[in-house]
Formats: sequence, structure tokens, C-alpha cells
Amino acid sequence: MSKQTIALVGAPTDIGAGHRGASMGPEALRVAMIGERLRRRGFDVTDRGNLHGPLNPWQPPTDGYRHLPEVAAWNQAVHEGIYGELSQGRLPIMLGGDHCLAIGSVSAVARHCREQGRKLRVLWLDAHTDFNTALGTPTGNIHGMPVACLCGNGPAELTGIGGHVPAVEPKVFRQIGIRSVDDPEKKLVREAGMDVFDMRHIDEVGMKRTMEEALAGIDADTHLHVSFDVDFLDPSIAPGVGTTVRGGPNYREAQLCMEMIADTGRLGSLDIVELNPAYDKRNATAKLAVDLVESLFGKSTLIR
Ligand code: B3U
Ligand code: MN
Ligand code: MN
Repeated sequence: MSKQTIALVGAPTDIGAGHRGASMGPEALRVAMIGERLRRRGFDVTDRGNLHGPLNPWQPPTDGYRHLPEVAAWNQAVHEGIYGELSQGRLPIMLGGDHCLAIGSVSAVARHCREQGRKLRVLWLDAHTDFNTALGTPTGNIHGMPVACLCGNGPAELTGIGGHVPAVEPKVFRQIGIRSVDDPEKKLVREAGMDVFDMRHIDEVGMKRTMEEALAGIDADTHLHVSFDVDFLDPSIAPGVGTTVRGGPNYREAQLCMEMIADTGRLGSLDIVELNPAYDKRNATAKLAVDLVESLFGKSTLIR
């Protein structure tokens, strides 16, 4: 069998975030040698460079959304970029950028799966459920809304990306690491029947059982997409994000999470988002993210 080709696709923007700096994420991941590390693991890695989109005008929200036209333009570019890589048989890694960009990437993966007749499972590793709408958002920041938009609850400019509304059903998601949800958002998450493995659950049953539950039902026909918001991690190990929330997975829990995903052999695409070098310490969070991505792609300390 020929080597699996991984395509790195940079999306250098903080257009959906409440803090500036996630736009520097792709370069920080490159500096942390994401390409070389994966190549060393035996993958054929091509860096496709960066996508392009509008500058961040840094305006207040209008009608509950900040930068809606610019967010739509970026997501259109991400959708096309990621869909193109999947169509070529490559495994895309989107180097974000803030989490609003998952509207483009996940809709592209969903479109690819529909065309290939494959099932989709999305693991949403995050401190937040990102299920806000214009009515409930405390900020207007669209990085708090991508899951809602993907499920068809959002403005037409975003729900329509990829041409299939909704892009996905709530049941494809498994959200892991959740510990910050706004009250109106909580109600929507409950109504949608979203599968949420929050930190309370991880504390009670442990990461091993949590991941067994989140990965249950995955088979040879499943495309697994991982949307890795770096604020998933505890801020003591990952300070380089805009919105830190304490009480996240520690280093060992995060490694186990990635290793158990790798063990399925079904990983088909990945987002790395919300890495913010402006808040980082000597690129430590980028290095940690790359370390975890290596585990996600099969690096293991197992001797047995
Ligand atoms: N739920 C809050 C905060 C937030 C969501 N995602 C991030 N922050 N990164 C909001 O603004 O929607
Ligand atoms: Mn997020
Ligand atoms: Mn988050």
C-alpha cells in the first residue's frame, strides 16, 4: 500500500474570535515542525500553504454576529480547499485560525462523505460546545457558533456553505472536554440531543471509558473527523489560546484521548484551531499540539 498523503492547509485568520492572534496559528504549528514530525512517522506530507481571505476589520457585532461577511468568505475558502484535498485522496489537516473555520472544513468533509457513501463521526475536542446562535451569544463571536451553523441553526451565509442544509445532523458529533456553556446554549444542546462528554463525565468515569463511549459504533465505513480546539487542554499545559477555561484534560488524559482515536484507524481529517501564539510561552502550546497530533497519527509508547 502506498503512503497516506497528508495535506496541511493553513487558514491564518482570527475573524471569528474575541481575541486577536489565532491568525498566527498556522505559522506557529509549522515552526513547531508539524510537517517534519508527521513525515518522520512515515506519512507523505505536503504543505499546501495558506488560504486567503479578508482582513479582520475588528468591528462590533451587527444583529448578533461579528464579521459575518468576512467569516462567510473565509469559510467558503476553507470548504473549497478541504473538499479539494479530500477529492484528491489526501488527508487534510486544517491549520487554524479560530474555530469558526470548522463550518468550512466539516461541511467539506460531510459533502465528501455523502458522495462516497461513508458515515461521518465528528469528535469535537473543546472546552466549549460552540452551539450559540445570534439570540443567545454573549459576544457575537462566530467561533462560539460553528456546531449550530453546521446543524442548520444560523445565518444562511453560513448554514448554506457546501450547498446542503443542514450540513450535518447533531448525532454525528461527540463533544469531549466541555466545561463552559452559556445558559441559552445549554438549552439548545439539550434540545438537539447532542452527545456531550463534559469534564464532569471525564472526572467520573475517566478518559478511557469516555473515549470508548465516544468511539462506539465506528466501523470500516466511518470517516472520523477530529476538530481539535486547543482550549480543550488544561490551560496549565496549554496557555496559548484566547479563551482559557481551567479544569481541562491534563497531558496524560489528552495523550490517551489521541491514542485511542489513532487506534480506530479511521481518522480521515483534522482541524487544529484556536492556537494563539500571542498568548503562548515560547511556542510551548504549539509544540504540545504537535506532540498530541503525533499521537493522533499513531505514535505510541506501548511496549506490549
Ligand atoms: N461561549 C462563548 C465563549 C466561547 C465559545 N467558544 C470560544 N469562546 N472559544 C461565546 O462567545 O460564544
Ligand atoms: Mn471551539
Ligand atoms: Mn473552545
